[in-house]
Amino acid sequence: MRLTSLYDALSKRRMQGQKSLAVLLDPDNLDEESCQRILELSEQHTVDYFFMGGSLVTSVHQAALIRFIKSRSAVPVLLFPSNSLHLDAQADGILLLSLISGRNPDFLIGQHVIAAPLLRASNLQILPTGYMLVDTGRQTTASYISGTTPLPYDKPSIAACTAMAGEQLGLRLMYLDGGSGAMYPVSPAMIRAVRQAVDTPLIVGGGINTQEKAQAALEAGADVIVVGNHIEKDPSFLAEMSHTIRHFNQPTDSTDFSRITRIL
Ligand code: 1GP
Repeated sequence: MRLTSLYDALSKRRMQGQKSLAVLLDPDNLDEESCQRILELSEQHTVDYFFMGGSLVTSVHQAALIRFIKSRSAVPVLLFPSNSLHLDAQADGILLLSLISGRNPDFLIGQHVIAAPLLRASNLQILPTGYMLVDTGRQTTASYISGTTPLPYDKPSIAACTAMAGEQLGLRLMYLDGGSGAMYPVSPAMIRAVRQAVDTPLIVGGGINTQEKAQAALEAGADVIVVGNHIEKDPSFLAEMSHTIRHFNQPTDSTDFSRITRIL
C-alpha cells in the first residue's frame, strides 16, 4: 500500500507541534453557491483540508462538488465516507475509517473489503484511520447509521485503550468524533488521554462552534480540528477558526525564551 505524501505532511506537522484546520463539507447541506463562499473564505484564511462526506449522503452531487472544488482550490480534498458507495477518485485522498469504537464488523472491515479493489485502482491517497465515535448527549446520525454504541463521554481510559489497540493494529491516524452538530464536543480529558496513549496524529471534531472549544481541544492535544456544522450556518466562523489555529501555531515568547536558555 502507498504511504502517502498527505500522511507524511500531517505526521511532520504533528512532530513540529503544528495544528491544522479541516473544514467538513457535507454534500447534503451544500450547494455550489455556499461552496463558492467557503472557497473564497479559504483563499483569505488558511484551511489545511476539506473533508468531504456525511453519515447519510442523500444527494447525488458529491462528485460535482468535488469537481467544483478541485477546479478552484489547491486545498486537499479528503473523502470522509460513511460507506463504500461514497468513493470518488477525483479527491486527493481518503480517510479510510475503521470504526474502532464500535463492534459492527461491517464498519470495522466489511465495507473496506468492498472498497479495496476500487481504492487500489484509483490514485487516492489512503490514510488508515481509527474512527472513534463519542457519546455527546444524543444519538447522532453516525451512531444510528453505523449501528454502533459510541464511547461513553466520561471514560477517557476506554478511548485511550481503543486508540492504543488501533495503533497496534497499524492505523495511522486517530479521529475522535462527537458527531456532526454534537451538543457538546469531546472532552479535553478524553483528548488528553488519547494523545498520551498514541503517537499518531489526532483528529478531533463534532460540536466545535466557539473559539474556546477549539482552543480547549488544541491545548488537550488535537492535531487537526474539524468544523462542519457551524461553518455551514455561519461561514465567517471559518475565518475565526483559521485565526485560532494560526495563532496557536505561532511560536510564543516563552518558546523563544526556552530556546535561549537551552543554548546558554
Ligand atoms: C462530524 O467531526 C465532524 O463528523 C464535524 O462536526 O459538523 O459538528 O462541526 P460538526
